[in-house]
Amino acid sequence: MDCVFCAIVRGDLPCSPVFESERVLAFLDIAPATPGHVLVVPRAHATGLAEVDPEDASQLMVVAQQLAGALRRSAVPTDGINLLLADGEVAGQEVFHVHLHVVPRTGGDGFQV
Ligand code: DGP
Repeated sequence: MDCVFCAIVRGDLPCSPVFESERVLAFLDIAPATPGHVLVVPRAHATGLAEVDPEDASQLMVVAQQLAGALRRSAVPTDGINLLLADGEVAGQEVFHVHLHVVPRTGGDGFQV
């Protein structure tokens, strides 16, 4: 299977990890929309929301919530946060291994949801 996030989960491709657990890995986005933009992915491959194990889906949100708190306590400028999940090509999904974007926001950062 030629999945870039599976390769990252296996350790075959490098990433900048920010959180790891048995089910979930979080790492910095290679093309950040804003500084500190993190992706949260399940270790187990699932193309999209319909395929992901419900416990993994739950853990994506639990980890995103923890990251949101960590970002607000960190030096990363964070006045607000967007959680984004593109499910399907028409929704903007480019990597077909389900993932949750955690995007720190500041006024005037130029990011368009
Ligand atoms: P989406 O459009 O929702 O499928 O977002 C895919 C994101 O994945 C996009 O923001 C860029 C990021 N990305 C793609 N390839 C890599 C990679 O090899 N490493 C990292 N860290 N991020 C990647």
